Amino acid sequence: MRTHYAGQVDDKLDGKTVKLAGWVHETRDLGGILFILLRDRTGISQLTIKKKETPELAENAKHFVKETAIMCEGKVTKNKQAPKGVEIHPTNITMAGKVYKKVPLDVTDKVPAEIDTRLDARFIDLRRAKPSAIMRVRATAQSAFREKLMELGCQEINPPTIVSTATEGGADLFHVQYFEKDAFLAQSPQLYKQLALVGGMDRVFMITTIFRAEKHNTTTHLNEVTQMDAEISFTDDEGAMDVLEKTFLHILEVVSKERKEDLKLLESEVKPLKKIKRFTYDHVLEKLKGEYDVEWGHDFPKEAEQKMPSLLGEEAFFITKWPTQVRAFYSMPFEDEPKKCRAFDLMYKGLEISSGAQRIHDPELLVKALKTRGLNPEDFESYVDAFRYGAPPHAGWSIGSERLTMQLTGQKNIRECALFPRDRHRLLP
Ligand code: AMO
Repeated sequence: MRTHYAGQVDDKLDGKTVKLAGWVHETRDLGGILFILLRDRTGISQLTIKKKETPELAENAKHFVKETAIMCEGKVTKNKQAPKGVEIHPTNITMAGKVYKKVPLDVTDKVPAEIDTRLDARFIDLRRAKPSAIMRVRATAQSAFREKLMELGCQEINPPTIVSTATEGGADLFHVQYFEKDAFLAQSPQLYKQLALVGGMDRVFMITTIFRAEKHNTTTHLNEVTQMDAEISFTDDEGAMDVLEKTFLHILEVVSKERKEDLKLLESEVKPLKKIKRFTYDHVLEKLKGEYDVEWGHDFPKEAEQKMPSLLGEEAFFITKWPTQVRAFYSMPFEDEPKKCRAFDLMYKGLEISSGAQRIHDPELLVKALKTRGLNPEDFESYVDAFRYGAPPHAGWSIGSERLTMQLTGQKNIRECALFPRDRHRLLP
């Protein structure tokens, strides 16, 4: 139904006939001339209707209220006064989708709306310039992730999201009735990506939806999350961090290059980096002293995370060698110092965007790790059993797509970075 997008219409097309399709962004009636700004996902084109020359068209165009979906055919004409130096003189405009009700928010941003109002009408909110820019950054980050991991020889898998047991050890699971059985929505693809390696796939990656039934209501947590995971055989925590580093640096490079305009609109800066430093948990704790004291063996609160970039002098860095007690049961402890484990977090602009670890692949050690955390090994029997048939040593990690997008686009609220966010109170739209 179109030959061009609005963003493609420039003075090089002068004299050519084009077909555009999109929404009425604004209309302006100057008496003898009627302007319609047609918007699509690439930008805005000005349709100029001279009432004397095309009276029928002008009469018809009166019905095109803001946000009507329209299709237009017309001639591209140079005009210095028009935005981008060109306008379109339409020969035909048709209504493709009528506006039946009051549009719940102003897509042009002249009248700002609260986040709840915007999210209640998210499909209209997505027509706005900023949310659509955020979604493009997110898509570019995800495709850069996929691109790098394929280049690194990883195979894409699709793990199940209806599962029979917990994978992260917490109680934060959504229960579902699975015919006669009790089941849960997956908290992570953890078990299945590990099983893929036990199955000989060697190195895998996935972009998959996960669910956390945590009742918190914060600006960095959602109850439905998109995780971007990798899992690699015959490697340790350092090897997994090497892969994460390459992947993350590639994401920064691609996003900074391909999403320049979007980042400018969002007033966010993404600097391509050359290297990601690795600091131990103990080192970070030491650096935080006096600024934000954290007791050894505890996770870093949000406020402490926010102070890290300036205290450590790095925008992005790993935190390694965590206290075993604070990490998931499957994290491999150091042989010579079992109080610490081969787990790591990737921090970016003061927020944890990824976490991972070398996994325990010895079933007896796994049972021990479950017991020390007060978890019942019987509840994890099928998980533990998978490692009794020649399991390879392995390590992996997961990036939260929404958190990554949040930091890339400089958003203060994670809800801005999900297409249709799910939080404690939001199940619609
Ligand atoms: P973890 O629970 O740390 O580890 O999650 C990994 C990454 O996923 C994102 N994330 C979230 N984002 C928003 N809201 C949430 N409620 C939420 N929970 C997690 C974060 C986080 O860094 N299986 C392990 C990973 C691994 O070891 O491979 C796991 O899920 O960006």
